Amino acid sequence: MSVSDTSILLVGESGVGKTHYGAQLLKRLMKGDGQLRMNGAATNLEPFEAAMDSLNEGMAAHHTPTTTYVDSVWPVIDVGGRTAELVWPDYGGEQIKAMSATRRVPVAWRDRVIAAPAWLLLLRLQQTRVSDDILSRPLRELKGAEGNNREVQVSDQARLIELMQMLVYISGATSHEPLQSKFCVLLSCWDELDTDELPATVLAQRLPMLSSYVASTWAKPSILGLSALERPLSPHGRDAVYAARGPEQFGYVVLPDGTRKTDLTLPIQLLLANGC
Ligand SMILES: Nc1nc2c(ncn2[C@@H]2O[C@H](COP(=O)(O)OP(=O)(O)OP(=O)(O)O)[C@@H](O)[C@H]2O)c(=O)[nH]1
Ligand SMILES: [Mg+2]
Repeated sequence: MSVSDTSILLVGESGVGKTHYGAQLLKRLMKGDGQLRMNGAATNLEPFEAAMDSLNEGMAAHHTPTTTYVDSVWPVIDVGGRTAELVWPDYGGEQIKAMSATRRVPVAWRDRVIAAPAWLLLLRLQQTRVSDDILSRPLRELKGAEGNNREVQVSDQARLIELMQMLVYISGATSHEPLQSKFCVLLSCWDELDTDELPATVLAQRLPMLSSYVASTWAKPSILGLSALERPLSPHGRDAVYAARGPEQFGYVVLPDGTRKTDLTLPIQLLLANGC
């Protein structure tokens, strides 16, 4: 990893856990007992400081305002002594939804897409709707159902695929071969899923079309699970155990082979080093 190729394009709609992961990651980098640790002064920490304060109290942080976009720059070093400047953004997730809805990518986002060699897609499966189809809702149930003024919505899978297609197009990747670029899907809030399956299996079960799209578009995509908090927290009530033990005692990553690791820096280290 060198300084020029360490920006991460973090793509995640609202409520997927970008801010909480950022805050937990920052804490781990500062503590310095993982694969990556902080190696100098970080800048633009404000969005994560508020979230870290809430977590210290055993509470969840608040939603990031829609218009916010802050690039926080973290100089990091890995256990092998390789250094990098990690650019970790925090933004209101509605910006992502607006791009899909309007099919327009603001210039600032276009520049980020082009500049970032590594892409990290955060997905919270509990938050995605899977549309009814002939298997989940047989035709006989639809017989006689009101069909005239039904609102037609694009499914979550289709919307996410379209978004990724837009970003791939903007990045200038025109090859018909699978892309060699670094791409990682992080299935966030893994604790909510209550499963022992592998992350790739869970994605294929819940969002099969998106899973196929990822597998056919990137040569070496990685699919990991992430539970940045390890358990649900509320922005209103305190979790006394969480506050007493400290947020750094919580959170884990599920690697592609199903192994659980408490080192939350692992997905980033793998992504920056060789594609996770
Ligand atoms: N159970 C569980 N909940 C989590 C976890 N990580 C985040 N959450 C919750 O998910 C919600 C959304 O998390 P945020 O980090 O605010 O999401 P965001 O992607 O920054 O959302 P925007 O700021 O709206 O773009 C919060 O209520 C968190 O408490 C986790 O690992 N497990
Ligand atoms: Mg946020």
